[in-house]
Amino acid sequence: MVKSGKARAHTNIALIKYWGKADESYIIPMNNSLSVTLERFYTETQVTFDASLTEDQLILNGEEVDAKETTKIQKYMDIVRDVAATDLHAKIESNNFVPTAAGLASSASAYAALAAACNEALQLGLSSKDLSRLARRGSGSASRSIYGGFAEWEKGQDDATSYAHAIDANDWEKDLSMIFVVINNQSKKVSSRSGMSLTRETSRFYQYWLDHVDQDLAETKEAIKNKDFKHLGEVIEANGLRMHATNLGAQPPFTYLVQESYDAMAVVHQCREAGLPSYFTMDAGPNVKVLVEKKNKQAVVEQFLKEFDESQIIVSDIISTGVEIIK
Ligand code: 2P0
Repeated sequence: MVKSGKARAHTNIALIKYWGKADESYIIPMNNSLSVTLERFYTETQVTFDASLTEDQLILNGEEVDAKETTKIQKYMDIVRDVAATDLHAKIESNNFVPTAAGLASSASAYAALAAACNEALQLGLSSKDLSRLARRGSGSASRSIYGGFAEWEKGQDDATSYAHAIDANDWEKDLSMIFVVINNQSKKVSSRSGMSLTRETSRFYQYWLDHVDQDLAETKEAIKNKDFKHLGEVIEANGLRMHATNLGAQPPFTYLVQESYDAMAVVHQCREAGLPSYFTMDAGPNVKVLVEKKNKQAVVEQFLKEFDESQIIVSDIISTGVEIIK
């Protein structure tokens, strides 16, 4: 017996960050987060459940992957089997459509696409909410990649109540773009999973983060409602910096940011001084992502090209549609 399904999901970038888990095993976050979904970066995954398979197989970008990554996927597939009440194993063929530059492949699009492909293959008939819950079990940020446009992940308090939903922005996402400044990371990588865990457990600044995130979220939603780009930008830039500040208070302290990250932030400041509203955010790595109004994206890109190589600058619009089944 063979059951197959294929899906495409796009990466998202958090404007209000998810940073820290209340429950590591079910991936329940400490705070709500809010993201935009990107048109440019996505994952397509075909999953084929096959009664003749004795274990799950993962083929990533056309190549069999190493045991460590396969183990992670097999654990995830155990969750899917539990939800679907099946004991079938699967062959998973996944392709990341990310411009050649490194560091942009995302677990968000990967687990959103895998969850949707499993839903299709096994004909589970999951609602978007339940698909978001299932994607969340693979990676927290994947819960948001079920949707296009703006999405909010409600932290909830358990598996049943922790999921994302779309935020209606009256099509405002169509007026926005994100510019990626890709910065090579020479230093040893701290995964987002271990970084957020160390910070939640040890950072002197973590409580400060938690104390301010609800206010940031409320202001972000207000700015979206009013299509107020300046307000949105000011809040999300502060929120991102505050997340990075929590890492400096961890024991031992760490940072994802490098000199070139600060150079990119300085270009954003110059853009604003030149009358080009633009605001930055950074995740668990040195790359800088700049939120701009679509009408200004070319002008902002030109400012970056004065200081960065063309190969380091990638532009994406925001996609309005969510995860799709590919027939
Ligand atoms: C976010 N990040 O909200 C935050 C901001 C990075 C910085 O979600 O452990 O891969 O799999 O739930 O989703 C990256 O962490 O972590 C992330 P897990 P995930 O986008």
